Amino acid sequence: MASTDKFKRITITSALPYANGPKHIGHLAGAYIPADVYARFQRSTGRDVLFVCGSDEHGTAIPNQALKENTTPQAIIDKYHALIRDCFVSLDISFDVYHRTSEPIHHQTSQEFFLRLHEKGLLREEISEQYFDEQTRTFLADRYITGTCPKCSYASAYGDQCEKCGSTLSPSELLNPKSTLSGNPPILRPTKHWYLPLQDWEGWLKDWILQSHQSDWKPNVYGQCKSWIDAGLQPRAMTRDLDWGIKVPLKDAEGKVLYVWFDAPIGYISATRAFFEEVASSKMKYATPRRNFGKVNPEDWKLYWQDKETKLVHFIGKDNIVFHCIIFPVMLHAHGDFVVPENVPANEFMNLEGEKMSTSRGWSIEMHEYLEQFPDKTDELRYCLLSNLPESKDSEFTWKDFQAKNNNELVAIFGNFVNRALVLTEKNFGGKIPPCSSLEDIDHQLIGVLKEAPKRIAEAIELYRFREATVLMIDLARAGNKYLADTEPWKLAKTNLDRVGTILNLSLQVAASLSIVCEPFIPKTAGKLGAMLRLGDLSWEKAGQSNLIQVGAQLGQAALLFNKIEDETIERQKQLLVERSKKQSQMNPELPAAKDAIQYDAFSTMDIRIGTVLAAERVEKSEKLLKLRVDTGLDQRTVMSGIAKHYSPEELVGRQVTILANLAPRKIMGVESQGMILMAEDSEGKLRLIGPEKPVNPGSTVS
Ligand code: B3M
Ligand code: ZN
Repeated sequence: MASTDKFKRITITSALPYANGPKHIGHLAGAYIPADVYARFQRSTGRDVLFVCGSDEHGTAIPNQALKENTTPQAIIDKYHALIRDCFVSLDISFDVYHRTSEPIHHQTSQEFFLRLHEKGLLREEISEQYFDEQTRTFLADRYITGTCPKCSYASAYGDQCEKCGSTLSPSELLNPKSTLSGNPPILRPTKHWYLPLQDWEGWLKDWILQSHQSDWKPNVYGQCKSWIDAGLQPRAMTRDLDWGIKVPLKDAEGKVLYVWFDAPIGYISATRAFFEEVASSKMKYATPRRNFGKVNPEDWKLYWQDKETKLVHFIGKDNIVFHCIIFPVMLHAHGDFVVPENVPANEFMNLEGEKMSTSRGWSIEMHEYLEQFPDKTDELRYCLLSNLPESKDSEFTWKDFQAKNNNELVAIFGNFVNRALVLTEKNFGGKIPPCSSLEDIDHQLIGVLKEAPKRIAEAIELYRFREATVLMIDLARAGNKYLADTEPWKLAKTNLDRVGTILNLSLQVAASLSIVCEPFIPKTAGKLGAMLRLGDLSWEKAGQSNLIQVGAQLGQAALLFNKIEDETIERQKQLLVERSKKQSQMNPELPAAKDAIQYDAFSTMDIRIGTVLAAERVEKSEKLLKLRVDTGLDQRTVMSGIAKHYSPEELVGRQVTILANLAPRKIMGVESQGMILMAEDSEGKLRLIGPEKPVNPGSTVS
């Protein structure tokens, strides 16, 4: 645990979610649950912890969503701030403060930060040409420009990123750019912005990340940083032409706001300031202190950001790595007063039932929807996500696995163990803890496992290995459960009550430790278990001891900690998912952007005709292709067509299809294909043949 012991206090942050829509369980697994486990564990060990988060309420994402919902940006942030915050509360994410970047204290903190960099001469003013929409008279933020990706030719890439191939782009790289506001091609216009010259900090970044954190940062995080640094750092604009955001605090900056990735991470700092102001004045608005902070004063926020003995840890998803590992640390370091993060344990993504999770495509489980469906199963979700965390590579959530984790682990191991121990104690000893008599080998073994478990769990958590820690936690319950199965106290009651007493005493000691070590993972269960065992508030250091509950102590009522989830419930959820994604794709079809205008001449070079399919067969080793024999009126020819997933060969014979007849022949899977069958493709990739409305002679032209 050396890595934490060097420090006096820990500031833990979770990525500030954009308040532009609900967040799904993939977000939860990425940046919130691991952070919460870490925070709860550190509190349990008695450390000075502050866990901060809040809504990210700036950036183009907000006005964008307002346009979609036909309302104001303010209404959007109010709605989603409350929705997301309430979900986190229900899921027991134990933030000490959940703030908002629209608060005045945040505007002030960000502006002060900007001015400090400006006054130190660390920002560069530059005039550059930027895309401007003449019709709406606005400079276009990256997200308001779409065009063709220069890397993969995807037609609807955004100005900052292509969602098809994942490349990071700048608007000037897009081919055929278009404004999403008017649909017109934008023009270039000069505009002034303030840049952070990241390249000036290359040496510092190399020392700090590449030298100092090679072994303690996760390989995925370190690797991304290294490739950014190796690719050569560029100046990055810290201001934008936009009317939603924090005003640039300079005279000659009319109409300009701070770049959202400049202000958002400063949001962690503002949240901390707000926390100490509120606690100092006992007027809580965003603060919910999770431990006793004693007497504080408003200036104490500085300790959590500026004291060298503070360990700063950012929990994020992988798409936020450069902002938290390069840009924000450069800002902090350049400012001069701040510490930089000690670690940034970013997670990869969690997929859902075999596909990427996506709110816009409806292929997701939104937190609030889960909570509506399973209001009393929050620990169950936490447990399932924790055992599947995408720590080193993308992982997957399936409803089947959720059911299995619940039924086979939480119910059959954890719940069963605790219940047996309590019920047998009730039955044989009136609910009073029996004494231990002489110990057998199997008892010594259990005591050994019990003693080791909390240390191993703690080690895993300190190393940000939450998945492993979760397994180690359930393994302690498993050991207890096996101990009962092996010793079979229920068979001994008549013949050897002393022995039964020993077995139950030890089992209850294990249960007591379990209530401590499971708290970071499944806090509601920990509370219930603690109440059944009538334990007070026990800190982590107590876990592992085999005399936590005194002989003769009276236990509370045994109640089931977990319930089985039936097949129907799971089937229903799967069905809901499919229905929702269908509905969403009808509402929100992701169509490729319109292409540029062409002259009739370009069209007339194409020889498009109606043909009749004479024969069709599958192509060996190909799932997609069918080999068609087509009567084009001109001739009979072979055409390879990628429709095998949508039509069977039998369905096609005799059908009239549309064919591009003068496409130069190409070899496909070793066969020469003479032409191309034209098809309609919908937003889900479904293909449909296009034929004449009534039969026509083969060879009829299409124009
Ligand atoms: N709001 C992006 C996101 O939610 C952004 C994080 C800000 S953290 C300072 O992925
Ligand atoms: Zn691309």
